[in-house]
Amino acid sequence: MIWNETIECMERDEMRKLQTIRLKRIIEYTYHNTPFYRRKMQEVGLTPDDIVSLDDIVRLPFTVKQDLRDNYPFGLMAVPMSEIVRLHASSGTTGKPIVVGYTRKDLGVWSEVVARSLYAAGVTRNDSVQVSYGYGLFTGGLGLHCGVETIGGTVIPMSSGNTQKQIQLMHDFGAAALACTPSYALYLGETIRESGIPRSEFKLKTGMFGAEPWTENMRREIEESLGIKAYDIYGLTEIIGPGVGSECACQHGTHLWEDHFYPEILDPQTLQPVAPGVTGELVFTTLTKEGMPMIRYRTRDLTALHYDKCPCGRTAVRMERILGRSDDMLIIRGVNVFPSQVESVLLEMPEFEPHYLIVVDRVNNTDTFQVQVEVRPEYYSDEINKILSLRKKITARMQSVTGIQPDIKIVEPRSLERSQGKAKHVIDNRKLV
Ligand code: DLL
Repeated sequence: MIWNETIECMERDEMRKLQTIRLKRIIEYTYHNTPFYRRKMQEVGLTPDDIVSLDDIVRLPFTVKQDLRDNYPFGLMAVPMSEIVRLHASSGTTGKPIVVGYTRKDLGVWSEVVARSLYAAGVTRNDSVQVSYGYGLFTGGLGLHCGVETIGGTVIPMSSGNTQKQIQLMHDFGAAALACTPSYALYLGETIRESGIPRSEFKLKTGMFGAEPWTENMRREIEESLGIKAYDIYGLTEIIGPGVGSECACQHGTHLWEDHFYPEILDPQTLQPVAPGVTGELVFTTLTKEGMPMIRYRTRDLTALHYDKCPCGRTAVRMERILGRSDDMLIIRGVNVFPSQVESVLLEMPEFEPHYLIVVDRVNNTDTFQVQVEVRPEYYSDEINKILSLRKKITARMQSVTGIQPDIKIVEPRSLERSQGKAKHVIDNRKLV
Protein backbone atom coordinates (compact mmCIF):
# COMPACT_ATOMS: atom_id res chain seq x y z
CA MET A 1 0.00 0.00 0.00
CA ILE A 2 1.46 3.30 -1.08
CA TRP A 3 0.08 6.62 0.18
CA ASN A 4 1.75 8.97 -2.33
CA GLU A 5 2.82 6.86 -5.29
CA THR A 6 3.97 9.78 -7.46
CA ILE A 7 6.55 10.77 -4.87
CA GLU A 8 7.41 7.48 -3.19
CA CYS A 9 8.02 5.71 -6.51
CA MET A 10 9.51 8.64 -8.44
CA GLU A 11 12.43 7.81 -10.75
CA ARG A 12 15.76 8.89 -9.27
CA ASP A 13 16.41 11.52 -11.97
CA GLU A 14 13.05 13.11 -11.33
CA MET A 15 13.59 13.03 -7.58
CA ARG A 16 16.97 14.73 -7.96
CA LYS A 17 15.37 17.43 -10.11
CA LEU A 18 12.71 18.03 -7.46
CA GLN A 19 15.31 18.06 -4.69
CA THR A 20 17.47 20.52 -6.62
CA ILE A 21 14.62 22.96 -7.10
CA ARG A 22 13.67 22.68 -3.44
CA LEU A 23 17.26 22.95 -2.20
CA LYS A 24 17.83 26.16 -4.14
CA ARG A 25 14.57 27.54 -2.82
CA ILE A 26 15.26 26.69 0.83
CA ILE A 27 18.77 28.16 0.70
CA GLU A 28 17.43 31.40 -0.75
CA TYR A 29 14.64 31.35 1.85
CA THR A 30 16.88 30.78 4.88
CA TYR A 31 19.45 33.31 3.64
CA HIS A 32 16.78 35.98 3.65
CA ASN A 33 14.76 34.86 6.68
CA THR A 34 17.21 33.44 9.23
CA PRO A 35 20.09 35.74 10.24
CA PHE A 36 21.91 32.69 11.66
CA TYR A 37 22.08 30.96 8.25
CA ARG A 38 22.91 34.17 6.40
CA ARG A 39 25.81 34.80 8.77
CA LYS A 40 27.10 31.25 8.41
CA MET A 41 26.98 31.45 4.63
CA GLN A 42 28.67 34.85 4.61
CA GLU A 43 31.43 33.46 6.83
CA VAL A 44 32.38 30.98 4.10
CA GLY A 45 31.81 33.47 1.30
CA LEU A 46 28.66 31.87 -0.17
CA THR A 47 25.49 33.43 -1.53
CA PRO A 48 22.35 31.50 -2.58
CA ASP A 49 23.41 31.88 -6.24
CA ASP A 50 26.38 29.61 -5.57
CA ILE A 51 24.06 26.66 -4.93
CA VAL A 52 23.02 25.44 -8.39
CA SER A 53 23.05 21.66 -8.09
CA LEU A 54 22.56 19.04 -5.36
CA ASP A 55 26.29 18.41 -5.33
CA ASP A 56 26.83 21.99 -4.17
CA ILE A 57 25.26 21.07 -0.85
CA VAL A 58 28.69 20.02 0.47
CA ARG A 59 29.79 23.67 0.28
CA LEU A 60 27.24 24.69 2.90
CA PRO A 61 28.19 24.87 6.60
CA PHE A 62 26.77 22.31 9.04
CA THR A 63 24.21 22.95 11.76
CA VAL A 64 24.68 21.17 15.11
CA LYS A 65 22.68 20.74 18.34
CA GLN A 66 24.76 23.43 20.04
CA ASP A 67 23.48 25.95 17.45
CA LEU A 68 19.93 25.25 18.62
CA ARG A 69 21.03 25.70 22.20
CA ASP A 70 22.85 28.95 21.46
CA ASN A 71 19.75 30.31 19.77
CA TYR A 72 17.32 29.14 22.49
CA PRO A 73 14.38 29.42 22.36
CA PHE A 74 13.26 30.98 19.08
CA GLY A 75 16.43 32.32 17.41
CA LEU A 76 16.32 29.91 14.46
CA MET A 77 12.73 30.56 13.44
CA ALA A 78 12.47 31.76 9.85
CA VAL A 79 9.01 33.25 10.32
CA PRO A 80 7.47 35.65 12.87
CA MET A 81 6.15 33.79 15.93
CA SER A 82 2.62 34.69 14.83
CA GLU A 83 3.07 32.13 12.01
CA ILE A 84 4.17 29.36 14.40
CA VAL A 85 1.22 27.18 15.38
CA ARG A 86 3.00 24.46 17.40
CA LEU A 87 6.14 24.06 19.48
CA HIS A 88 7.90 20.85 20.42
CA ALA A 89 11.13 20.28 22.33
CA SER A 90 13.69 17.64 23.16
CA SER A 91 16.72 17.33 25.40
CA GLY A 92 19.64 19.62 24.84
CA THR A 93 23.07 18.61 26.01
CA THR A 94 22.62 20.48 29.32
CA GLY A 95 19.73 22.08 31.21
CA LYS A 96 17.84 23.80 28.41
CA PRO A 97 15.86 21.83 25.86
CA ILE A 98 16.10 22.43 22.16
CA VAL A 99 12.94 23.95 20.74
CA VAL A 100 11.38 23.59 17.29
CA GLY A 101 8.48 25.52 15.77
CA TYR A 102 6.03 24.50 13.04
CA THR A 103 3.91 26.60 10.73
CA ARG A 104 0.52 25.30 9.63
CA LYS A 105 2.13 24.13 6.38
CA ASP A 106 4.86 22.30 8.32
CA LEU A 107 2.18 20.41 10.27
CA GLY A 108 0.65 19.45 6.91
CA VAL A 109 3.98 18.07 5.68
CA TRP A 110 4.46 16.21 8.94
CA SER A 111 1.00 14.62 8.73
CA GLU A 112 1.70 13.63 5.12
CA VAL A 113 5.00 11.87 5.92
CA VAL A 114 3.50 10.07 8.91
CA ALA A 115 0.56 9.04 6.69
CA ARG A 116 3.05 7.56 4.20
CA SER A 117 4.72 5.74 7.10
CA LEU A 118 1.46 4.33 8.47
CA TYR A 119 0.36 3.17 5.02
CA ALA A 120 3.74 1.50 4.46
CA ALA A 121 3.09 -0.47 7.66
CA GLY A 122 -0.33 -1.55 6.39
CA VAL A 123 -2.52 0.82 8.42
CA THR A 124 -5.69 2.02 6.61
CA ARG A 125 -8.65 4.28 7.28
CA ASN A 126 -10.51 1.24 8.61
CA ASP A 127 -8.00 0.74 11.41
CA SER A 128 -7.75 2.16 14.90
CA VAL A 129 -4.28 3.01 16.09
CA GLN A 130 -3.28 3.04 19.73
CA VAL A 131 -0.72 5.82 20.06
CA SER A 132 1.32 4.98 23.15
CA TYR A 133 4.19 7.38 22.53
CA GLY A 134 4.24 10.22 25.03
CA TYR A 135 2.05 13.22 24.21
CA GLY A 136 3.43 16.66 25.02
CA LEU A 137 6.64 18.38 24.05
CA PHE A 138 7.97 15.02 22.78
CA THR A 139 7.10 14.65 19.09
CA GLY A 140 6.11 10.96 19.24
CA GLY A 141 2.50 11.20 20.44
CA LEU A 142 1.19 14.16 18.46
CA GLY A 143 3.29 13.22 15.40
CA LEU A 144 1.68 9.80 15.04
CA HIS A 145 -1.70 11.23 16.07
CA CYS A 146 -1.94 13.66 13.15
CA GLY A 147 -0.77 11.02 10.68
CA VAL A 148 -3.56 8.66 11.73
CA GLU A 149 -6.14 11.43 11.37
CA THR A 150 -4.76 12.24 7.90
CA ILE A 151 -5.32 8.72 6.59
CA GLY A 152 -8.74 8.74 8.22
CA GLY A 153 -8.02 6.00 10.76
CA THR A 154 -9.25 6.15 14.35
CA VAL A 155 -6.74 7.48 16.87
CA ILE A 156 -6.67 6.09 20.39
CA PRO A 157 -4.51 8.76 22.04
CA MET A 158 -3.27 6.75 25.03
CA SER A 159 0.12 8.41 25.55
CA SER A 160 2.68 6.38 27.52
CA GLY A 161 2.35 4.65 30.90
CA ASN A 162 -0.56 3.02 32.76
CA THR A 163 0.13 -0.35 31.23
CA GLN A 164 -2.92 -2.20 32.59
CA LYS A 165 -5.24 0.38 31.07
CA GLN A 166 -3.31 0.26 27.79
CA ILE A 167 -4.03 -3.45 27.54
CA GLN A 168 -7.62 -3.17 28.63
CA LEU A 169 -8.45 -0.52 26.01
CA MET A 170 -6.38 -2.17 23.29
CA HIS A 171 -8.56 -5.22 23.89
CA ASP A 172 -11.92 -3.44 24.32
CA PHE A 173 -11.46 -0.94 21.45
CA GLY A 174 -10.01 -3.56 19.08
CA ALA A 175 -6.91 -1.55 18.20
CA ALA A 176 -5.44 -2.81 14.90
CA ALA A 177 -2.14 -0.99 15.23
CA LEU A 178 0.15 0.05 18.05
CA ALA A 179 2.69 2.88 18.03
CA CYS A 180 5.21 3.05 20.89
CA THR A 181 8.88 2.48 21.64
CA PRO A 182 10.08 -1.06 20.90
CA SER A 183 11.00 -1.66 24.54
CA TYR A 184 7.51 -0.65 25.64
CA ALA A 185 6.05 -2.97 22.99
CA LEU A 186 7.99 -5.84 24.56
CA TYR A 187 6.73 -4.86 27.99
CA LEU A 188 3.14 -4.69 26.73
CA GLY A 189 3.55 -8.14 25.16
CA GLU A 190 4.77 -9.55 28.43
CA THR A 191 1.97 -7.92 30.41
CA ILE A 192 -0.66 -9.26 28.00
CA ARG A 193 0.73 -12.74 28.48
CA GLU A 194 0.56 -12.36 32.26
CA SER A 195 -2.97 -10.89 32.11
CA GLY A 196 -4.37 -14.22 31.01
CA ILE A 197 -6.52 -12.60 28.27
CA PRO A 198 -6.20 -14.90 25.25
CA ARG A 199 -4.24 -13.25 22.45
CA SER A 200 -6.95 -14.23 19.99
CA GLU A 201 -9.20 -11.64 21.63
CA PHE A 202 -6.91 -8.81 20.44
CA LYS A 203 -7.25 -7.36 16.94
CA LEU A 204 -3.71 -6.06 16.76
CA LYS A 205 -2.00 -6.74 13.39
CA THR A 206 0.76 -4.18 13.01
CA GLY A 207 2.98 -1.81 14.99
CA MET A 208 5.28 1.14 14.37
CA PHE A 209 8.19 1.28 16.69
CA GLY A 210 11.00 3.78 17.01
CA ALA A 211 12.47 6.68 19.00
CA GLU A 212 15.25 4.39 20.26
CA PRO A 213 17.62 1.81 18.77
CA TRP A 214 16.39 -1.77 18.45
CA THR A 215 17.48 -4.95 16.73
CA GLU A 216 16.23 -7.76 14.49
CA ASN A 217 16.03 -10.02 17.54
CA MET A 218 13.81 -7.52 19.31
CA ARG A 219 11.66 -7.36 16.19
CA ARG A 220 11.20 -11.13 16.25
CA GLU A 221 10.34 -11.04 19.95
CA ILE A 222 7.78 -8.25 19.52
CA GLU A 223 6.23 -9.94 16.48
CA GLU A 224 5.95 -13.20 18.36
CA SER A 225 4.67 -11.87 21.65
CA LEU A 226 2.08 -9.51 20.16
CA GLY A 227 1.31 -11.61 17.07
CA ILE A 228 1.91 -8.68 14.71
CA LYS A 229 4.27 -7.33 12.05
CA ALA A 230 6.65 -4.83 13.64
CA TYR A 231 7.91 -1.88 11.58
CA ASP A 232 10.68 0.58 12.27
CA ILE A 233 9.81 4.28 12.19
CA TYR A 234 12.56 6.88 12.40
CA GLY A 235 12.73 10.58 13.07
CA LEU A 236 14.15 13.36 15.18
CA THR A 237 12.71 16.53 16.64
CA GLU A 238 15.11 18.88 14.87
CA ILE A 239 14.01 17.64 11.43
CA ILE A 240 10.26 17.21 12.12
CA GLY A 241 9.71 14.31 14.58
CA PRO A 242 8.63 10.73 13.75
CA GLY A 243 8.09 10.03 10.04
CA VAL A 244 11.38 11.23 8.58
CA GLY A 245 11.31 7.67 7.29
CA SER A 246 9.64 4.33 7.83
CA GLU A 247 9.76 0.68 6.79
CA CYS A 248 7.60 -1.02 4.17
CA ALA A 249 6.32 -4.60 4.05
CA CYS A 250 9.73 -5.79 2.77
CA GLN A 251 11.27 -4.83 6.13
CA HIS A 252 14.72 -4.34 4.76
CA GLY A 253 15.48 -0.73 5.41
CA THR A 254 13.69 2.48 6.31
CA HIS A 255 12.47 4.51 3.33
CA LEU A 256 13.40 8.14 3.92
CA TRP A 257 10.89 10.72 2.66
CA GLU A 258 13.62 12.48 0.75
CA ASP A 259 11.42 14.93 -1.15
CA HIS A 260 11.20 16.75 2.23
CA PHE A 261 14.36 15.67 4.05
CA TYR A 262 17.51 15.44 1.94
CA PRO A 263 19.94 12.90 3.46
CA GLU A 264 23.73 12.73 3.24
CA ILE A 265 26.06 10.18 4.82
CA LEU A 266 29.44 11.54 5.85
CA ASP A 267 32.56 10.06 7.31
CA PRO A 268 32.26 11.19 10.97
CA GLN A 269 35.97 12.05 11.13
CA THR A 270 36.58 13.82 7.82
CA LEU A 271 32.94 14.92 7.31
CA GLN A 272 33.33 14.05 3.63
CA PRO A 273 30.61 12.12 1.74
CA VAL A 274 30.96 8.32 1.63
CA ALA A 275 29.78 5.95 -1.12
CA PRO A 276 26.25 4.47 -0.98
CA GLY A 277 26.16 1.47 1.36
CA VAL A 278 29.04 2.74 3.51
CA THR A 279 28.29 3.55 7.15
CA GLY A 280 28.72 7.10 8.35
CA GLU A 281 26.92 9.99 10.04
CA LEU A 282 23.50 10.93 8.76
CA VAL A 283 23.04 14.61 7.91
CA PHE A 284 19.72 16.15 6.85
CA THR A 285 18.64 19.29 5.04
CA THR A 286 14.93 20.05 5.28
CA LEU A 287 13.79 20.96 1.76
CA THR A 288 10.33 22.35 2.51
CA LYS A 289 10.16 23.42 6.14
CA GLU A 290 8.99 26.99 6.74
CA GLY A 291 9.05 27.49 10.50
CA MET A 292 12.52 26.29 11.37
CA PRO A 293 14.42 24.89 8.40
CA MET A 294 17.58 22.89 9.11
CA ILE A 295 20.51 23.10 6.74
CA ARG A 296 22.94 20.15 6.87
CA TYR A 297 21.93 19.19 10.40
CA ARG A 298 24.32 16.63 11.89
CA THR A 299 22.06 13.99 13.48
CA ARG A 300 25.01 12.05 15.02
CA ASP A 301 23.16 8.86 14.03
CA LEU A 302 25.35 6.28 12.29
CA THR A 303 23.86 4.35 9.39
CA ALA A 304 24.18 3.64 5.63
CA LEU A 305 21.94 4.42 2.64
CA HIS A 306 20.91 2.23 -0.33
CA TYR A 307 19.57 3.72 -3.55
CA ASP A 308 18.42 0.61 -5.44
CA LYS A 309 14.69 0.19 -6.01
CA CYS A 310 12.82 -1.73 -3.31
CA PRO A 311 10.70 -4.78 -4.28
CA CYS A 312 7.71 -2.90 -2.81
CA GLY A 313 7.96 -0.51 -5.78
CA ARG A 314 9.21 2.48 -3.84
CA THR A 315 12.34 4.20 -5.07
CA ALA A 316 12.70 6.30 -1.90
CA VAL A 317 16.20 5.72 -0.52
CA ARG A 318 16.49 2.99 2.14
CA MET A 319 18.34 3.55 5.40
CA GLU A 320 19.84 0.73 7.45
CA ARG A 321 19.06 0.40 11.15
CA ILE A 322 20.67 3.09 13.28
CA LEU A 323 23.89 1.41 14.38
CA GLY A 324 24.87 3.87 17.07
CA ARG A 325 25.76 7.49 17.57
CA SER A 326 28.86 9.55 17.05
CA ASP A 327 28.21 11.41 20.33
CA ASP A 328 27.46 10.22 23.86
CA MET A 329 23.67 10.63 23.83
CA LEU A 330 21.84 7.80 25.61
CA ILE A 331 18.21 6.94 24.94
CA ILE A 332 16.65 5.76 28.19
CA ARG A 333 12.98 4.74 28.15
CA GLY A 334 12.74 6.66 24.89
CA VAL A 335 14.09 9.87 26.45
CA ASN A 336 17.32 11.37 25.14
CA VAL A 337 19.80 11.83 27.96
CA PHE A 338 23.26 13.38 27.76
CA PRO A 339 25.91 12.71 30.45
CA SER A 340 26.58 16.46 30.32
CA GLN A 341 23.06 17.06 31.72
CA VAL A 342 23.92 14.98 34.78
CA GLU A 343 27.19 16.86 35.11
CA SER A 344 25.45 20.25 34.89
CA VAL A 345 23.22 19.34 37.86
CA LEU A 346 26.22 18.31 39.96
CA LEU A 347 28.04 21.52 39.11
CA GLU A 348 25.15 23.64 40.34
CA MET A 349 24.76 21.76 43.66
CA PRO A 350 27.49 22.55 46.22
CA GLU A 351 26.65 19.39 48.20
CA PHE A 352 28.09 17.11 45.51
CA GLU A 353 31.43 16.43 43.86
CA PRO A 354 31.49 16.75 40.06
CA HIS A 355 32.19 12.99 39.80
CA TYR A 356 29.48 10.59 38.72
CA LEU A 357 28.76 7.26 37.13
CA ILE A 358 25.64 6.52 35.08
CA VAL A 359 24.63 2.85 35.02
CA VAL A 360 21.97 1.90 32.49
CA ASP A 361 20.43 -1.55 32.25
CA ARG A 362 17.27 -3.21 31.00
CA VAL A 363 15.20 -5.17 33.53
CA ASN A 364 11.90 -6.76 32.42
CA ASN A 365 12.21 -4.88 29.12
CA THR A 366 12.31 -1.55 30.92
CA ASP A 367 15.41 0.63 31.04
CA THR A 368 16.86 1.43 34.43
CA PHE A 369 18.79 4.66 35.01
CA GLN A 370 21.05 4.77 38.05
CA VAL A 371 23.29 7.73 38.80
CA GLN A 372 26.01 7.27 41.40
CA VAL A 373 27.08 10.54 42.97
CA GLU A 374 29.51 11.52 45.70
CA VAL A 375 28.63 13.83 48.56
CA ARG A 376 31.31 16.37 49.51
CA PRO A 377 32.88 15.43 52.88
CA GLU A 378 31.49 18.54 54.60
CA TYR A 379 27.93 17.52 53.63
CA TYR A 380 28.36 13.83 54.33
CA SER A 381 26.50 12.59 57.35
CA ASP A 382 25.82 9.40 59.24
CA GLU A 383 22.28 10.56 59.78
CA ILE A 384 20.05 8.74 57.38
CA ASN A 385 17.52 11.59 57.27
CA LYS A 386 20.10 14.08 56.05
CA ILE A 387 21.26 11.75 53.29
CA LEU A 388 17.67 10.98 52.30
CA SER A 389 16.82 14.65 51.98
CA LEU A 390 19.92 15.25 49.86
CA ARG A 391 18.89 12.33 47.68
CA LYS A 392 15.38 13.71 47.28
CA LYS A 393 16.75 17.10 46.30
CA ILE A 394 19.15 15.82 43.64
CA THR A 395 16.58 13.33 42.28
CA ALA A 396 14.09 16.14 41.70
CA ARG A 397 16.67 18.37 40.03
CA MET A 398 18.02 15.55 37.87
CA GLN A 399 14.50 14.60 36.81
CA SER A 400 13.69 18.16 35.84
CA VAL A 401 16.85 18.47 33.73
CA THR A 402 16.87 15.03 32.06
CA GLY A 403 13.13 14.43 31.85
CA ILE A 404 13.24 11.04 33.57
CA GLN A 405 13.52 9.97 37.16
CA PRO A 406 16.95 8.65 38.07
CA ASP A 407 17.65 6.15 40.80
CA ILE A 408 20.24 8.19 42.73
CA LYS A 409 22.81 6.20 44.63
CA ILE A 410 24.77 8.37 47.02
CA VAL A 411 28.20 6.95 47.61
CA GLU A 412 30.84 7.90 50.16
CA PRO A 413 33.27 10.74 49.47
CA ARG A 414 36.12 9.70 47.18
CA SER A 415 34.67 6.29 46.39
CA LEU A 416 34.03 6.82 42.67
CA GLU A 417 37.02 5.97 40.54
CA ARG A 418 39.00 9.06 39.48
CA SER A 419 39.88 8.97 35.84
CA GLN A 420 43.44 8.52 34.74
CA GLY A 421 42.69 9.68 31.24
CA LYS A 422 39.34 10.02 29.51
CA ALA A 423 36.73 9.84 32.27
CA LYS A 424 34.35 6.91 32.02
CA HIS A 425 30.95 8.24 32.99
CA VAL A 426 28.60 5.62 31.55
CA ILE A 427 28.17 1.88 31.93
CA ASP A 428 25.47 0.66 29.57
CA ASN A 429 24.62 -2.95 30.39
CA ARG A 430 21.67 -3.16 27.98
CA LYS A 431 22.43 -5.84 25.51
CA LEU A 432 20.65 -4.92 22.31
CA VAL A 433 20.92 -8.27 20.58
O1 DLL B 1 12.54 10.10 18.96
C1 DLL B 1 11.13 11.05 17.24
C2 DLL B 1 10.43 9.76 17.12
C3 DLL B 1 9.26 9.54 17.85
C4 DLL B 1 10.88 8.80 16.23
C5 DLL B 1 8.58 8.35 17.69
C6 DLL B 1 10.19 7.61 16.05
C7 DLL B 1 9.03 7.39 16.78
P1 DLL B 1 13.99 12.69 19.37
O2 DLL B 1 13.46 12.56 20.76
O3 DLL B 1 14.47 14.01 18.93
O4 DLL B 1 12.89 12.28 18.34
O5 DLL B 1 15.14 11.61 19.23
C8 DLL B 1 15.79 11.44 18.00
O6 DLL B 1 16.22 9.12 18.53
O7 DLL B 1 18.46 10.94 16.43
C9 DLL B 1 17.94 8.61 17.00
O8 DLL B 1 19.16 8.61 17.73
C10 DLL B 1 16.84 8.03 17.88
N1 DLL B 1 15.84 7.32 17.07
C11 DLL B 1 14.66 7.77 16.63
N2 DLL B 1 14.02 6.80 15.92
C12 DLL B 1 14.85 5.73 15.90
C13 DLL B 1 14.78 4.43 15.34
C14 DLL B 1 12.25 11.06 18.27
N3 DLL B 1 13.72 4.01 14.64
C15 DLL B 1 16.83 10.35 18.10
N4 DLL B 1 15.85 3.61 15.51
C16 DLL B 1 17.45 10.03 16.77
C17 DLL B 1 16.93 4.00 16.21
C18 DLL B 1 16.01 6.06 16.63
N5 DLL B 1 17.04 5.20 16.77
